[in-house]
Amino acid sequence: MSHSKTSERIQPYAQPAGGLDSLKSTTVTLIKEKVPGSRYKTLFHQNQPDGFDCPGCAWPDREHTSTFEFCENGVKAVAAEATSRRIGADFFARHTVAELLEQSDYELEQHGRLTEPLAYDAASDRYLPISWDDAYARVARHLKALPHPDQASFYVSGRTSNETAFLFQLFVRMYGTNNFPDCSNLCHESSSRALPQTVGVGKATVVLDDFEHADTIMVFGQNPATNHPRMLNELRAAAKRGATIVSINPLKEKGLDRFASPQHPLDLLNGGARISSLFIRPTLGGDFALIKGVAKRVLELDDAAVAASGERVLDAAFLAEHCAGFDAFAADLRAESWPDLAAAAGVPYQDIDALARTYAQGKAVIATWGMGLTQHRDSVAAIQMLSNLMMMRGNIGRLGAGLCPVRGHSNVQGDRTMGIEDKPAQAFLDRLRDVYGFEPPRGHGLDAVDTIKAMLDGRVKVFFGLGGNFAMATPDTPRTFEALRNCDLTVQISTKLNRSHLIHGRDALILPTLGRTEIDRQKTGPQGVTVEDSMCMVHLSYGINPPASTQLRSETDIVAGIADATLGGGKVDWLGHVGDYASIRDEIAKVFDAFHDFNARVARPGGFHLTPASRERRWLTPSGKAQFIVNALEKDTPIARARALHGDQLMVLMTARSHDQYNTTIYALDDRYRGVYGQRRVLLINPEDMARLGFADGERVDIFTVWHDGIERRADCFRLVEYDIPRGCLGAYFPETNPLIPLDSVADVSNTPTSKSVPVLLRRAAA
Ligand SMILES: Nc1nc2c(c(=O)[nH]1)N[C@H]1C(S)=C(S)[C@@H](COP(=O)(O)OP(=O)(O)OC[C@H]3O[C@@H](n4cnc5c(=O)[nH]c(N)nc54)[C@H](O)[C@@H]3O)O[C@H]1N2
Ligand SMILES: Nc1nc2c(c(=O)[nH]1)N[C@H]1C(S)=C(S)[C@@H](COP(=O)(O)OP(=O)(O)OC[C@H]3O[C@@H](n4cnc5c(=O)[nH]c(N)nc54)[C@H](O)[C@@H]3O)O[C@H]1N2
Ligand SMILES: [Mo]
Repeated sequence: MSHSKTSERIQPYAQPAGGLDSLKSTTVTLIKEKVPGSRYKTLFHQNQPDGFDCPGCAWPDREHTSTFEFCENGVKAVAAEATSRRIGADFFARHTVAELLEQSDYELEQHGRLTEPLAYDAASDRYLPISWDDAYARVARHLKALPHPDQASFYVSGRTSNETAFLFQLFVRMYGTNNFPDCSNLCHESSSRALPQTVGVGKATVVLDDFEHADTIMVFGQNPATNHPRMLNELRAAAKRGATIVSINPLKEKGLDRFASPQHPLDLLNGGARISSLFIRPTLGGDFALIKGVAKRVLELDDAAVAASGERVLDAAFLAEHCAGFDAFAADLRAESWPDLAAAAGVPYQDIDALARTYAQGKAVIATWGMGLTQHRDSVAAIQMLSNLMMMRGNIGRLGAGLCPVRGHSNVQGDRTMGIEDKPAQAFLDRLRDVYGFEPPRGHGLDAVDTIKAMLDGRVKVFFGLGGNFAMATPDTPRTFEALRNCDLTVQISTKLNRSHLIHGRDALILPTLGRTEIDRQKTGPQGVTVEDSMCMVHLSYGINPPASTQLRSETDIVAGIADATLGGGKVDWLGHVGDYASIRDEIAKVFDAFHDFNARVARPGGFHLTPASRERRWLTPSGKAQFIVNALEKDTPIARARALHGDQLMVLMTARSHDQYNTTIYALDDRYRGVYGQRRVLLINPEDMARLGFADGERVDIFTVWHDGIERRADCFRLVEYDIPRGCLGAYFPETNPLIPLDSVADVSNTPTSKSVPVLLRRAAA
């Protein structure tokens, strides 16, 4: 294949984020994907009442109506689906799986849309066509042959609609297991586990409107210019009206500095709008200590105010009426040592003080966060500390203030709401039992990391992927590959070819599906599906493009077909529901009270808000209060132990996204805002570290993980790039670096891989 690749170069980017370059990039994307002109209109139906929900990210839309919001990376996501490239049986006849394995993830993505169901043939090492009925029968045969349903595991990636997710969890539970690994386990699980203990609900307490009333916005560990571009419009508007925006991030990310909104032509001329007025740059994984330090300082500022009979810094009324555990929390803060906190945060005391004062001055503060906060060993503690900090000044459940975990996949939040959850609540299971007349499995199932372990040691024999790219999204790549290859059957419901199709079990199926931008026509006509965004708005999404192939089936259809083949239609009329998705929404309404009158409420333009109790200051915690939680600053961590062994040779690596990828999908090879072009095997390093370690800019190094299990974990031949990153820290892209993340290097409680803090050593690469 020939590609129009940009040449490999490093060239710092001097422009603001957005701007003309982002418009230019859009044109390039549409041409590269050969998106037919007739489908350009798709772009303007993105996030419109009669259009589809952008498959790009979970950031909400303004009213989901009227104005089209330009989003460069939304265009990439849509164009990747609307591409005119196709791969069918002829392609797979030409290539063995072994040959395809030689191709990069970027090359695999370029082949285009899958068009027909395929089954792996071991004799020829090829995927061959199979009929839908035979494919369903094969899945059913495997599932029914397993001695116990817990020997199958059912992964969900966050693009799946509520309707599909609901049917899927019902099918899997009727089959008999709670093995629901999902992409959330790799993503915001730390938020979903932390918040229920503090404020009772693991979701955002804010809506978009709050961004118009906040006077202070703290953005922790996020790169919105790339991953949530539409968020920058909110930050821009807030900055324009004088709100203070703080970026807490080891990197000074472009979009958090300056942003030229393509929506506002003047921005394109005047160098863009300033976004953050304060940059706090902790070391990787330093946030817990940083936030705890800020909380300690806020307490001190309150002490001083009380002593001077001034206005309180703490919201004493909120604490008295709504909170529990504050005294123990305050005592713990007072006992904490400043030098320890500053050292662990990797910032001087002055920075902690500056952030504390900014926070304390804010009358309405929003805290947002992304993967920089969730993918560390102490992430749950860090998010609870942030929740504590926000509670100190009553910044939850009032206008312009609140907690805002910024989710990734466009319906990852809705999938969890629908019951894609390996640790389901008993009340929810009771409800399923009562509505459907079966006894659901009660124990905890397997999450993503534990599914890999179970496949490795043979406890799980069937892996089922409803979207996503499990082989590449997960840590410890060689072990994950071994795990998947250990299965009797792997099934992938997908839109495009990816490595999870090539790293397969003895039997393997590729079931090609419609994307969200495509018309989903069933018996009663074109169907809409619903999704829930990061701020709990549920709305309808209608595809508008003709399907990439006449043989494609919708995810809902495929899930129903497999459920019917496996369980029969006695208890649930699976196939009947496919004719009319409104009937699935009626089922959802029977199980979840919050979805009463679902069809009527979601028919309104913009949909409806699933208001979390925490937003209304009702606390669904054991104490019935907003609960302060004490967490100690841990000193005996894997990174501290690795440093004790290797001294200042030890570096800490974060693995993040480039501007031209969607998770494991590599659209192109640039990371414009970070000045990286035409390549992905780069390692961002502080110039002082580079000199100290005896390397030179542009030199190639191999990366080795320091871990205690004797397994060699390495990723080879990364080009060192001098970068403004704190000393001791390194930055690289995933999935290339996933082989470096040990399977058991996970966050406490949430079991999320520590993708943003991997202890590593560097060695000069062999020439
Ligand atoms: N175009 C595009 N959009 C996407 C995605 C995509 O791949 N491409 N992915 C989607 C998904 S699933 C998700 S979850 C989101 C992810 O969106 P982000 O959360 O923005 O994800 P990352 O690219 O991993 O960036 C993490 C940011 O955290 C910072 N960081 C790293 N370590 C630390 C730390 O220890 N502390 C702090 N304070 N900051 C740190 C990094 O410098 C970086 O700016 O985006 C979603 N949207
Ligand atoms: N090292 C490291 N690893 C990480 C992360 C990190 O920051 N660092 N981030 C983690 C995060 S936040 C996440 S969310 C996971 C993502 O993990 P996944 O969700 O598993 O991965 P994706 O790359 O989003 O999945 C892409 C594939 O989904 C399929 N697909 C796309 N659209 C559709 C659709 O509409 N329907 C169906 N059925 N299939 C579709 C396509 O075949 C495509 O190849 O990765 C995690 N892995
Ligand atoms: Mo994610």
